[in-house]
Amino acid sequence: MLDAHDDLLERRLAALLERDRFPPSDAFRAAALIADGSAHAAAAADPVAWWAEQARALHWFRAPERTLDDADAPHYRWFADGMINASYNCLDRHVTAGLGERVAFHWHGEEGEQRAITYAWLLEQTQRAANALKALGVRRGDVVAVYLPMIPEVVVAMLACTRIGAVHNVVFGGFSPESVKERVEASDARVLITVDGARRKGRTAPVKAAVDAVGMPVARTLVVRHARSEDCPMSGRDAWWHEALAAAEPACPAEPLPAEHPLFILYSSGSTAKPKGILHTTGGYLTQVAWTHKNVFDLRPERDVYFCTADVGWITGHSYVVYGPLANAATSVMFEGAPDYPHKGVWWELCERYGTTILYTAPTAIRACMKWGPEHVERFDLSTLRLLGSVGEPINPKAWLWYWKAIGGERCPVVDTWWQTETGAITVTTLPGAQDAKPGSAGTPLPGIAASVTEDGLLTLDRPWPSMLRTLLGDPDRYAATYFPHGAGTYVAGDAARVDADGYLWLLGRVDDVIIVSGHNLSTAEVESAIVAHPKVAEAAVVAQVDADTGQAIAAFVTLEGDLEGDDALVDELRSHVARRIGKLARPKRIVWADDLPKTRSGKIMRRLLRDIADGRELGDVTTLREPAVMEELKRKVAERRTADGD
Ligand code: 6R9
Repeated sequence: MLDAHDDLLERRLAALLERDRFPPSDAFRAAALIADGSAHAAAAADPVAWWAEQARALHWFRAPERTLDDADAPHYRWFADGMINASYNCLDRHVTAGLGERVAFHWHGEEGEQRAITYAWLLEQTQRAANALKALGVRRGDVVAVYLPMIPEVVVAMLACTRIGAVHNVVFGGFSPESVKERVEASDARVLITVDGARRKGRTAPVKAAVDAVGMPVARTLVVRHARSEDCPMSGRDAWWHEALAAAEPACPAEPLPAEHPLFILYSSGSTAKPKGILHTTGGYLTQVAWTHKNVFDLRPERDVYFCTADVGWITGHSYVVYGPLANAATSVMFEGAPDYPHKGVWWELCERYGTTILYTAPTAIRACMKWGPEHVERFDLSTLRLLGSVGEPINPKAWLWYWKAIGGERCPVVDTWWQTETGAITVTTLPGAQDAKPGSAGTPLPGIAASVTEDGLLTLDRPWPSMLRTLLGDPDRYAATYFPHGAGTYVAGDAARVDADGYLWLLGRVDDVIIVSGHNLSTAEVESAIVAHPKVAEAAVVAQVDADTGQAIAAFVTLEGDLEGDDALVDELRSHVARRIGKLARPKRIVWADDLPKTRSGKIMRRLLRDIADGRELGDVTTLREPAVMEELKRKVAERRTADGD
């Protein structure tokens, strides 16, 4: 039974959920960079010409005369005759304009250390690092693997590569050395930039020793001294980063590169077993990343303080920690640690300390903060915030509302940004000064982007866009077959979606996250959202299990708020709660109480593994899991539940 307090909470939430539109305040709109439909309209009239116009915001050594080249579609090329350099756009341009002393990153370490990283410092370090790479034999087009934690040196390492036309392949610090090895081999990287040790919640992991233990197949390694690990073996092929930079020449002019020169490879943390090497190139990527970072976040670089909580090791970090903010001369907060160390309010402490105005994070983090409780938020002054962003998964309306109320103080627009490693930059969202938000919907295609939903409910992008992936490394046929199965004009994103009468897109999860119960399509996102709307629920993951009667049935893995314990009464209550919100058909057949859910390192729930346990199969690949131990616990609980349910 719900007590009176829960009942009130639920009624309040229900009232808010009824309100499906959240327009920006008049004050926000009045000051916004884009406050009406003009950008959408201008782009719709001639999308290719519109992108050519946006590319002019960058510095080009030679301005492109050609915009889109589709002669070899779906291998599209953008701005192919232009010459550009990403590090020049992120650094030299601003320093030349007199912004050298502007802080690029307020870096905040795990133990509270602070470093103010200026544009001038980044430029100086980047030039030295570029020369150090050259001294190790790195040439234009060579791949450099980067395996570093969230420290300023990771930005320097990436920009040093781009300065000389080397291609970075950043591997998220949370991945194991084995996966680094796999990616080093697949991308043929000759040099690895890594660290002595990585700090995590008060402990230090001996990264360099672990890298050596797997026999990393690179010719040379550069090692950043960060954690001062005692256990940091150095051999003949290893050099200390700080020594190599000190010995290097201070000047290294940025090389003019063709716009289609490869910028980076990023292996996508997908649900498939074999990682895909997504290749991005320079001019188109930078054009769209810079435009979206400025206009989706309504950025005023001279006064905003922007905090993106993503790790550089995944695409959000590449596009919205490094390239977008730096191309726009923004000031950002960069945080080394975890959201719950040294305490569960550390993000909010950082927002207060640095006067953060724009915050960009993921639904999984928002739900974790909800679960930890408001007391960790309320201790800090969040009044400088003026815009909030979400990325990575559909954000369920309950989490959206909590974000809007508890973090945004009911005054900050929330932009829910849909995009992928493959799209390189944001493609679907709302422009916060021009469009209303609808909690649970990402919004509409951005200017210059065409998207639609096919008859069978798949999201497609119907026109090439500048920051799209160019190919899968070493496998152009897989690129064409995976993303353009119906021909070169239509990019199939792999997400299920619905479009409403206003043209807003409602993302329903990856295609294989759709469940068919007695012939009716239900999306995991929708059912999860309904379950999470219950006041006692913190998080839920829903998957299909094989069912003799209905083909598929719904199994729900549910994490409760705080220290609440699940029981049979709550099972019934949740089932009828879902029936009320969606319909009887969507009632979970089985509910399993889970203290934790299996997630990738980037926070996405791995439903593939939950399907395996729901059906009692052998588990597939678990190497990308953040906490592999979670699975054993869940397996045991499912077995218990099966026995209790008598099957
Ligand atoms: C940027 C990033 C891509 C997949 C994508 C989709 C899901 C991301 C979303 C979203 C609904 C959003 N996704 N943002 N779903 N609403 N705002 O996350 O890239 O790691 O490649 O993941 O993430 O399913 O297809 P990536």
